[in-house]
Amino acid sequence: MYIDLSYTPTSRDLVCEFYVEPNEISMEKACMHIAAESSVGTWTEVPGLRKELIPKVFSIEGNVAKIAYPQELFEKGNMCQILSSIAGNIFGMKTIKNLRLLDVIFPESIVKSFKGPSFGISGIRKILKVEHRPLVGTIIKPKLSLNEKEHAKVAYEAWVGGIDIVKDDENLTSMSFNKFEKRIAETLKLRDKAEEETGEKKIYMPNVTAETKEMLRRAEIVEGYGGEYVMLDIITAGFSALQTLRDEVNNKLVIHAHRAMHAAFTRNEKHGISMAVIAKISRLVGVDQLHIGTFGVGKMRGVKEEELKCKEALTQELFGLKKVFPVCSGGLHPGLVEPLVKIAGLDIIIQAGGGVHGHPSGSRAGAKAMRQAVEAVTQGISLKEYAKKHKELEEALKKWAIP
Ligand code: CAP
Ligand code: MG
Repeated sequence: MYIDLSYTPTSRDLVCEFYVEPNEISMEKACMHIAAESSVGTWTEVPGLRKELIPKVFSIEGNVAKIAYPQELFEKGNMCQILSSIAGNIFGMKTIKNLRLLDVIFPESIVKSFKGPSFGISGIRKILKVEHRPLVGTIIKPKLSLNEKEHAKVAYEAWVGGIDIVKDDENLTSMSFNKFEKRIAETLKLRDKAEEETGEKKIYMPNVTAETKEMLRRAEIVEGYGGEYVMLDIITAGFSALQTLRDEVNNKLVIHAHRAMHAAFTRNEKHGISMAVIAKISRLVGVDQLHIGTFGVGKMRGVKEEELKCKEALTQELFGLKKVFPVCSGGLHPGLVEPLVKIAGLDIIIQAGGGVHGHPSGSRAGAKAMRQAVEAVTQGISLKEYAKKHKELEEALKKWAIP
């Protein structure tokens, strides 16, 4: 009763696409187990099943199966319950050797039951007053070591060198040597100074990742000091925390989503959950910016096609949801801006940590070199050409060879 290859999904169905490797059973049987365990059934027949809730495996092509689920199986506005259904027990079943959730198509009623991004790409570009080039970001490095004043000073150097957005690293929260509130106060003070000196809007993205009540308290601290952004490690914090934060900061603070720990289940091409699915659910719950990788250009293992699907998930038309800014980060430096933009285009945020603060002449020069590289590619000029008249870029290209 779960297999119906003649079924055509309706616009009311939630549709999942899975890569399935059965374990010594047929593909059909394996798909039946997946459909049952992710919805209403269990390993054996039980009385009381409501037929209208039974999902349909409507397509099996090789190892790829598609399942249409009646939307009544899901609680609107509850991403945890949705994931506990379509991305829960099924990954651990004995009858499945490998299983990967490749894509999810949400019906309008479920999409509309979430807040979605509050600012999105257009709202962020309005805040930054930057329209036609990639935004340039940096991560304060070393990840952990600096105290609050040192952190603020490095951020100031980056801002006056031309960086638009400075973020905390994913594991910097409130440390014995770098307390959250003191860091926010010191850093936003120098952010204001950098704005006055450059005449440009400058952004600081403090990491509020913590237990949810503490997370909200920290978001309020940021708002109290005049910050416009918060950053959350959405995988380690969890989608319930993200939903709580999104509800709380509604239209007051931009949410930057870091995805640390994602590779524990997105990396294996045969088992786990694709990053494109994570991108889609993050957009529904309501992030404004999300790390999606560097299309194989930077230090993180990336599969170009997968990361293009992520970008698509963040920006495609989806029942009027705002678009989410794709963030490219990880092992980037000025010399990689050109190959990156060639693949990803200009409507991205490019972040470099080591690629700014590891510059031979320091953070301010590293920031200048990043900004010069972005200006060059935005004007369609080669980096080598642009470096002839921009010494910070020239130094960076000398230290980090272009591939
Ligand atoms: C980059 C980074 C980011 C990665 C995360 C780091 O620093 O701060 O967390 O970009 O990876 O800690 O590695 P660098 P992803 O610029 O010095 O590499 O964006 O793929 O989630
Ligand atoms: Mg980091």
